[in-house]
Amino acid sequence: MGSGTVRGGAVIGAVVLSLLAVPAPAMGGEAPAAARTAGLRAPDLTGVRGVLRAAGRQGAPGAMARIDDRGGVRRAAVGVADRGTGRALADEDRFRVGSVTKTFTAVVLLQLVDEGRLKLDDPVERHLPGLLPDDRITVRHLLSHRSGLYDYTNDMFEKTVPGFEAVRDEVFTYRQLVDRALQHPSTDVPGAAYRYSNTNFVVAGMLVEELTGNSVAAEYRDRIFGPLGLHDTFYVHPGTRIPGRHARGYLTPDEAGAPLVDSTRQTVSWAQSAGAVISTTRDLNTFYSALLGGRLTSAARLAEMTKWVKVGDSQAYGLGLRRRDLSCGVSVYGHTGAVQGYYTYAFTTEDGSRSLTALANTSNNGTVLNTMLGTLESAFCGTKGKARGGSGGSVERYEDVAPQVAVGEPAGS
Ligand code: HEL
Repeated sequence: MGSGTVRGGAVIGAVVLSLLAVPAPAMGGEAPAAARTAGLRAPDLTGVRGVLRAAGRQGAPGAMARIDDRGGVRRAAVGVADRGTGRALADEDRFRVGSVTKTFTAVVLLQLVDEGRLKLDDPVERHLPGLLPDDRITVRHLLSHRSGLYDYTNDMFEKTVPGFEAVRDEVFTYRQLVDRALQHPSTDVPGAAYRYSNTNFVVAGMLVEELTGNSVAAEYRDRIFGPLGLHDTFYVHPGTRIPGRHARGYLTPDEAGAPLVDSTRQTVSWAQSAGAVISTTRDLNTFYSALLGGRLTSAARLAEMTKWVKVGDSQAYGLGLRRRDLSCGVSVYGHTGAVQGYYTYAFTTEDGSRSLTALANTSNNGTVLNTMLGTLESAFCGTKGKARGGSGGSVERYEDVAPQVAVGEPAGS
């Protein structure tokens, strides 16, 4: 563990389906580390603004982005945080980050590995006896989406708005969520293939609670939020409200032309350690800069986190961490999030020196999701980036998503 580590003592749509199961491991042919930042250019804030405006035209009530670059900050925002009051969306607004939560959960577990409280290749069975049907599933398989555990959210959100309303106020135990997954056979032999599943990070949350005797809320707070000074980052489950100033979230119904549904208030109990954190653009940039900068785990654990399984041509998954390979040759590291009403992209460079977080306060709108990817191109590839925000259609047309998440044309288009 480096001396700068904050733990002082211990330290969418059919086009996507082909990407969901990827044989593993597929780690060959990768560019050397130094090559992954070679094409980095000055951020193009005009390009970022163009992308945000395009997202607005495509149905997002608001969209914003923040770039933190070696102490310099650039911000852009369009549209509204609240359709009722018309209040403009701004950088200070908190929002639900969805699966960006997975990196927080992975970091807690990797710190526990650093402390010798478990090993990545331990069978889950050793720590949670009798929970899973296959004792070959390891902690590493969970964090890299290679367990073969079925994603229970596929069933939950088959119909978007009824699915959401059915869980909006529900409070699930972790075990209830796992039981839903186990009603289905495994999708793959453990370790055989990458297949994104929220179930993995629910089990990861159970492991955190079992190993520490504390709630994930306490572990996130004591190990990450507190030490990094993330004062706008919260885990309030099973509370339903976002504390303080926040962007409201607006869910896009499946039916063309149907009005957006205000989905701000919800327990997010269907996700918990797989997706219930609340944060801001600044705090997420701080978090990913610290992580890739080596301040949250030992160098050895960070190296484990960034052992990649390739996902399609321009993405890879590590341990609770995504890599995206941009058009200029730069690779960035972070996660995406899709929780009802909010799409997030939060990524940083290999050394953590430049970070971008972008948010659109709608979801279930695949066009907006793909358009927002353009913020990464503009933030890291500058004016050479592929995204110019005009049509929103100039970046790649797919996203590595769970099957229940629409990534085709938005309802009403
Ligand atoms: S999906 C993802 C993203 N992850 C996964 C997780 C998260 N979010 C979910 O599993 C939510 C799914 C329902 C979302 C809902 C909507 O868009 O609000 N869609 C429907 O109900 C569609 N019928 C892989 C995109 C990630 O980027 O990791 O966050």
